Amino acid sequence: MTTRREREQQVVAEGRVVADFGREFLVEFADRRQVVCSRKGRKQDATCGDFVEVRLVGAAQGSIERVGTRRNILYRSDQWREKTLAANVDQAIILIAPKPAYSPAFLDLSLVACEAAGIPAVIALNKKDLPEHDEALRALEPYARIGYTVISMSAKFDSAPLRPHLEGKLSLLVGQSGMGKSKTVNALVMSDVARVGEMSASLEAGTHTTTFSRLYRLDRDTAIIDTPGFQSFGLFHLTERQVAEAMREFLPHLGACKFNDCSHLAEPGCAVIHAMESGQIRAERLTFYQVLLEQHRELHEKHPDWKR
Ligand SMILES: Nc1nc2c(ncn2[C@@H]2O[C@H](COP(=O)(O)OP(=O)(O)OP(=O)(O)O)[C@@H](O)[C@H]2O)c(=O)[nH]1
Ligand SMILES: [Mg+2]
Ligand SMILES: [Zn+2]
Repeated sequence: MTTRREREQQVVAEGRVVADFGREFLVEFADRRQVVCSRKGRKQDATCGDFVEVRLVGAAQGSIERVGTRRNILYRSDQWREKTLAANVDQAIILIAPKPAYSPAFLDLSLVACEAAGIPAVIALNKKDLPEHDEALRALEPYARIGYTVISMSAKFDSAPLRPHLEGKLSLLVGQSGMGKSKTVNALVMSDVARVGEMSASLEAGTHTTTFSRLYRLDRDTAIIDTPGFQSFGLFHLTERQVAEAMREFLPHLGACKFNDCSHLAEPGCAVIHAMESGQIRAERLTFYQVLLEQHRELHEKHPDWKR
């Protein structure tokens, strides 16, 4: 217990969360000083990128008293629950690689999560040095056609193509484990700040995998957040309409369905299904959306009062 007098002597300062260790957070202040902070109570609702009010206890410890209003936020989810991934970012770089092969469904899911959160997304295909890269790049052409920026790069040998897209922004690196997010951070800051997983050939899995989100500064106005590779995004909070609106190429067709509340699953007079049949929307993307929507429905039926 602290007495009132002690509390009055403690300093309240505003800072930004630059690392989210789960129970503890690293908060950076205007003078670039960083302090490990706890968040009192059961609520662990701070996340990387958050602007926070901190009560400093001595020079090296603090507690987060208040989390500022967020401009945007992304959630990741595992089998059991959703957790915050990062907040207040300017854009997301979705990092994918030909080896280990990225999951196309994870890419589509990342795009939905970003669109729904109002976060511009750039697709970066890493490991350009690998022979499988060119074919993977060709497979991404449909994404460029619907308006996404697609970059080809190698964290190991050439991260330059990514640079101009980062300038003056806070970018969030997202992607499955082993795609090269931490390697990309190290290439950008030109130092081994983030732990890179060495692939174990026998297990086809990485070691030294990243376990928490952390913000790294590239220059005064440019920063990037490395995140752990995760299973899925948390999209529970979205309405069905928001899911459909997060499919960028669906947008021109959404008002034209026969039924106002059309889900674009199998309804007659559906403009989205019609657009797919006439070649304006890729069948793969419509199928992805339909599977996602059905899973979304099931989850809501199973957990009607579920809260984060
Ligand atoms: N050949 C090649 N390998 C790369 C490249 N970038 C990363 N890698 C390798 O890919 C493996 C995974 O890299 P990480 O940076 O740890 O991957 P990550 O996305 O941070 O993975 P998690 O932290 O588990 O989410 C390591 O063995 C890297 O050396 C690249 O451009 N080319
Ligand atoms: Mg990593
Ligand atoms: Zn429809």
